[in-house]
Amino acid sequence: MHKLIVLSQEVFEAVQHSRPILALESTIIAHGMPYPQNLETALKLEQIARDNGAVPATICIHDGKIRIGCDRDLLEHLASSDQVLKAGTREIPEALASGTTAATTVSGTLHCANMAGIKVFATGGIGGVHRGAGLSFDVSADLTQLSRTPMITVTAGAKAILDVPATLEYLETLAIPVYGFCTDTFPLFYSHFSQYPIRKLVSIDGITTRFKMMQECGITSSMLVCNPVPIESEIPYEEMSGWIEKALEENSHLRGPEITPALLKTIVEKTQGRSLKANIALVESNVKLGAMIAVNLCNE
Ligand code: PSU
Ligand code: MN
Repeated sequence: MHKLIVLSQEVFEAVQHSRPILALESTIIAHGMPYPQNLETALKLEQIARDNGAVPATICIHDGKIRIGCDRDLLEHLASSDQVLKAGTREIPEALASGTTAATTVSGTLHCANMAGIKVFATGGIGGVHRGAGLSFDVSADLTQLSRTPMITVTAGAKAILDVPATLEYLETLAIPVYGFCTDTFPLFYSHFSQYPIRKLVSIDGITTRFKMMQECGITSSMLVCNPVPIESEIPYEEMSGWIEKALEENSHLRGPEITPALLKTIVEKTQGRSLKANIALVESNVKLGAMIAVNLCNE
């Protein structure tokens, strides 16, 4: 393994025996949810992966190393400290060289997971093109990294705080295959349905077959598998849109990497915790699907 990478014991054993591994991000813990629900969720996600046959690899940067798999103390630190850096791919060298503890975003996690040879990654929702990006140029590095990392990424679509049609256009421009798992509309994170059609797949085999075809053809982007929030936990878009507008207004002074965490936090407050429940439910569901995909990929 690369000298900058430290594997947890269970990931090390999984690598040795070619067992299925599922990558998990840590920004959702450090910057996406409040304490202590973030820690509880991080631990529960790892258990869901194990219960579904995959070894969880929560990824972050700590003490100048890329950590593939975190122990409880490190998860606790990520969840409770306000000194944790938010690391997209471009912050990786800074975090490594300075020794700062950093949580990896979708982009940072994809890069590190790929270095470790992991093929499947489950997150909550990917970043995308922000509203007003025509002027601000605020487009998440998640999209760029997805376009150059040959993995399967499971997401509940993209947050409706983004410009969703522009995000879909950008995914097309970057030639990233997008599939709906048991849905034919692009899910909006908190909301199960949308007005944006996507191609539907109804089996795990369907996903892994296409991913293998990509690999055989030398297509080196991620495949995006969109898994809508479980219907019983969703907040329909008609209900969400008002809260989103308000959150965007209240945070309009912010720029750069602060925007996404601030918006998520405001929305949790405005929905009196309902959005947090939806967020937890969707990421749990994504981890379950991700683990099943990792198992299927490993068995063939
Ligand atoms: N989805 C969540 N919670 C989050 C994020 C996504 O449910 O906290 C994070 C992810 O780590 C994603 C990041 O990569 O937000 C995108 O940030 P930005 O828009 O600044 O690129
Ligand atoms: Mn941004």
